[in-house]
Amino acid sequence: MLGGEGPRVSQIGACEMNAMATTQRLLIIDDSESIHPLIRARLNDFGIDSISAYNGIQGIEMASQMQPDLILLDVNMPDMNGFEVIKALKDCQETFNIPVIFLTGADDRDDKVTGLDMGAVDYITKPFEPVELRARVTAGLRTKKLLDLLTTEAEIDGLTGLHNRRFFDRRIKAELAACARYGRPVGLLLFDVDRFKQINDNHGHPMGDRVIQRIGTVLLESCRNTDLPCRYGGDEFVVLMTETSGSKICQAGHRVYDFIVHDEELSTMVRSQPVTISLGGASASSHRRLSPEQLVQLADNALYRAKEHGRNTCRFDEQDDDSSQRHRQTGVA
Ligand code: GH3
Ligand code: MG
Repeated sequence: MLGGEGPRVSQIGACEMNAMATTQRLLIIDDSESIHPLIRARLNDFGIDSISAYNGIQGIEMASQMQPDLILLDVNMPDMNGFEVIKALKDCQETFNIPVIFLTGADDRDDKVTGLDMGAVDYITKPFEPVELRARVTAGLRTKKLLDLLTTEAEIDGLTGLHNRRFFDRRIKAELAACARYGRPVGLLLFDVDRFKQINDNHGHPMGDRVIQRIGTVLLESCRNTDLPCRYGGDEFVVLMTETSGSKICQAGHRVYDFIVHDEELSTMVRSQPVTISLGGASASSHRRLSPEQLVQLADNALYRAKEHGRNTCRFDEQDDDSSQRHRQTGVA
């Protein structure tokens, strides 16, 4: 199963939130304690929040957890110097996009060059001039805003305005990591439009596009705020659901299915055939740790069974499906 122009942006993820936030956050990593209040005082009036780390390890941890918009990084620190810190930041998927400005001494030309070569966007020479500090920090924050906007654009499906496969791949990884760490269950719905090719063949691609768009809109209406509906590709959609497993994922699957197959607009759009979907669902939990590939595969297997059963129906992985568990207990086939 796995295999135009968009109306709107449907959801707001972490990147968009960052891009739209008015207050931006700066992480200062410097072992010299006195410099922190100094920088904070210079930047507070410009709507910039500062947080502090006093060594490299702490700085890397805070960068990963708190996702600051910019990092000011001292070169000379004991234990782990600034170059080792920037290398770790740039090697990590969660932090490589955060711009780094090095804090260097006045005569450290080699440090400045090495820092820029290692991925820093700029450097500020200590002792710094307040005006220069503000100007360079604001320029770094502008860069971050543009990067966030680019990431957001790259993760939106142009036809439906839903998030796309790239966003889904990133989020399922993060949600399953949280599942493994904190035992937070994650559910997945995967559905595919039935005989969609016939709609294209009989009514043309523009009508097919309108059907896909409408399904995206209805899908969004059928989801809770915490759900992540995405266009997986072609005529396939997915919904990633946090805190949802077992009978809850079955209920959610039936809800999404009902919204779509009973939507009045969809039913009047295509005269020659009803617009229906086949849906599969599965979940991961602390008792059932799964990789992203495994969870997608289980939902896809369930979707395959829905298609095999004649389409226009829902099927769930048997670990989630109440009815199949009841059948197993009572020996009903
Ligand atoms: P099944 O019930 O087995 O899913 O049959 P199907 O016809 O839906 O399956 P198939 O995967 O063969 O057809 C999907 C079609 O969707 C093929 C492709 O041309 C079409 N398609 C993919 N993306 C778009 C799109 O953005 N717009 C339109 N109009 N068609 C698309
Ligand atoms: Mg299809």
